[in-house]
Amino acid sequence: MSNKRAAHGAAELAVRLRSRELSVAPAVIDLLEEGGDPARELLAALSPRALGGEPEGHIIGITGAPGVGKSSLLGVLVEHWRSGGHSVAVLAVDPSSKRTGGALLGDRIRIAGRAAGGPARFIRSMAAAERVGGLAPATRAAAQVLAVAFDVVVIETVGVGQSETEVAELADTVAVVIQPGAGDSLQFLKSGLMEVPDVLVVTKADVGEPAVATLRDAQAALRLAGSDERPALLVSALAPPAGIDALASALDEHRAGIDLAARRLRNRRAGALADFIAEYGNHGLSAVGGRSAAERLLVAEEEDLDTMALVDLLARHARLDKR
Ligand SMILES: Nc1nc2c(ncn2[C@@H]2O[C@H](COP(=O)(O)OP(=O)(O)O)[C@@H](O)[C@H]2O)c(=O)[nH]1
Ligand SMILES: [Mg+2]
Repeated sequence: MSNKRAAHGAAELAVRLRSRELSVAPAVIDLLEEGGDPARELLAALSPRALGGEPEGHIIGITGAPGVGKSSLLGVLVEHWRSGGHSVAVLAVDPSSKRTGGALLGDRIRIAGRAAGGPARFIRSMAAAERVGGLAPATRAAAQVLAVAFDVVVIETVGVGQSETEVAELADTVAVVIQPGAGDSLQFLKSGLMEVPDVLVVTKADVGEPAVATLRDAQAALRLAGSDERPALLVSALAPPAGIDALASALDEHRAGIDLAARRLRNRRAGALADFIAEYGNHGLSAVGGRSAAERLLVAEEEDLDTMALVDLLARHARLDKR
């Protein structure tokens, strides 16, 4: 694809996303995964500055250890949103970075089995970043632009390494999922990640008492961390699903209670810094004058630029050669 044709594609895709044409989602992801100028153009055309405000879609992060039940829960949640007439895009981040990798393909089918059909349900797996648990620049970009057209955009990440923090720096609302059983919630407390969840979810409530006990542990951990105003909920994805309405409401209430513009702005800056480091490495970071210098530059930028434009701004400041 010539650069010119791709760039034309970006302008057209931006218009179509703005008119909420959901069927363009696959083409949008392809373009973002290719990166370069077309991706830049698409992001710029859909930046808050270009739109005159924040995209309205609710960007939700769902994270948790492998096997806790995230994909199963998402299958049920997607159904819930769809029956309320909401469009939903799910970006499932593949920790193995291999698109055909067994685990994620299984996930994809598990979600799709419940939630296939129609452009208002869009499900796509995306490669993870090179570093363990990181989000790839394309995933960050995809969540931001899909929120222009979709009512709900979910990023499912496996809770390892950086991923909880990075998903919190992308989403409006983060749900951390744990499953019944010893250790989970305690480990959570130990790892110092109690700041991350806006909503804490204990799945597999159908197992009975162990789930209730884990919920109590989780609530105790939240209290210890001074975060007991954050909701902790019990759900089950097994038919008949339980607790899904309450979870959907808790997610909505969280979003209704935040300063969305402030959180999105903070997230774009954090995302730009992560993308910059992913692209230019520590060498790039030193060339800007270190992390705090980079953060100061981002905060000083008054135009409400998109993430890729912020990365370019840092690169220009560091006089790093593009490509
Ligand atoms: N009993 C029960 N099992 C569940 C529930 N949700 C998921 N599972 C099972 O837990 C396993 C992992 O589920 P999955 O959704 O793939 O977890 P993920 O790795 O976090 O996405 C699967 O065997 C599911 O069938 C639930 O609500 N109740
Ligand atoms: Mg999964």
